[in-house]
Amino acid sequence: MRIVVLAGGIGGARFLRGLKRAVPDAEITVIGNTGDDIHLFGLKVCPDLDTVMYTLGGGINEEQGWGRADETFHLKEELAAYGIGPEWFGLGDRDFATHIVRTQMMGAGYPLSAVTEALCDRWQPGVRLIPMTDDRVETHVAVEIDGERKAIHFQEYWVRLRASVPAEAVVPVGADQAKPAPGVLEAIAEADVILFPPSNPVVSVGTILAVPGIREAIADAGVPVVGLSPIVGDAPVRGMADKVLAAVGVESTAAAVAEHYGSGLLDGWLVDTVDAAAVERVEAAGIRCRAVPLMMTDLEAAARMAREALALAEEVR
Ligand code: GDP
Ligand code: FO1
Ligand code: CA
Repeated sequence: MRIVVLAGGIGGARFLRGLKRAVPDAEITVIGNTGDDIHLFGLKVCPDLDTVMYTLGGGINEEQGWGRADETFHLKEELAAYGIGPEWFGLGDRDFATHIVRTQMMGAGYPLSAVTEALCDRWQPGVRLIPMTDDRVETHVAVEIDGERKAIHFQEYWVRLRASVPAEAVVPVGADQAKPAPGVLEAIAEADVILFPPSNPVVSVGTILAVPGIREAIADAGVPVVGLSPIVGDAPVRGMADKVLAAVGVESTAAAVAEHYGSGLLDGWLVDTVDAAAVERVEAAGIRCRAVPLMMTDLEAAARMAREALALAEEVR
């Protein structure tokens, strides 16, 4: 079975680990979000690609959900001693090596997709991980600070400000000019099923869908498209997705997120059992819906979610 998954960071990566356990023989292609990418200290950092790669490759900091296990921060401390920041972004020593390799290869002319493949040669994530695009896309967030309206990088909004001010707009800068990376449209066209993991609907899945051609390819693939809600009990399980959902005028409920994707894209949607009351509303929007446990408390729980998603895909096929 060929499965395509559109993934952000933690929510996507943990779901993928469950999916691999649920269907060990499946050929899984992951289309990764690169809108979170940021240049720091002259290096290109790709948080969501790295989170998927480290999680599936066994190198992730499990408690944190991002960055490397067994990490130290000597380099960051030394840079800070020279007054070089940003201090608010925690790049560890082990993680730095990934960004150095990536930046060096890109400087030599390799596209991000080729670099990602090379990095995955080491980590062996057991999936084919492709960035959504080789072109530069950066998600910016429009905010008002001290009466002044400005656009800041998504990481500054998320990590430095912890989404503490309202997001007035979320813009994937460069997405409209971006082309899907080699292999993206082919994987979608050849898929037997397409899954939206419980990733952020705006800044993860939404950014991938903003690359011209990807949304259309999914809608035209003619195979089941099934998503899992990252919103449980009217709140994100983790993080501040509610803040960016508000920016696109979507309430933080499992049903509203399904409607946001819409029946033109989604065939099936899983909500958590605590949101069972949402099933009727989602089905009224033309999307088949089931309520099942959606908390990825451990690997087996994530695997059960993956099995439920695939079962729903068979139901709507
Ligand atoms: P990020 O790039 O690291 O923010 O990760 P993603 O975009 O892939 O996923 C973020 C989303 O994952 C958040 O909105 C969370 O609500 C959701 N999430 C995290 N853990 C769980 C879980 O156990 N169950 C569900 N349903 N969603 C989760
Ligand atoms: N998230 C944080 O909340 N604080 C950090 O200092 C931080 C550093 C970081 C470094 C490398 C990396 O791959 C990810 C990192 N993240 C950090 C996570 C990540 O940038 C964001 O949480 C997600 O992109 C949000 O969608
Ligand atoms: Ca992310």
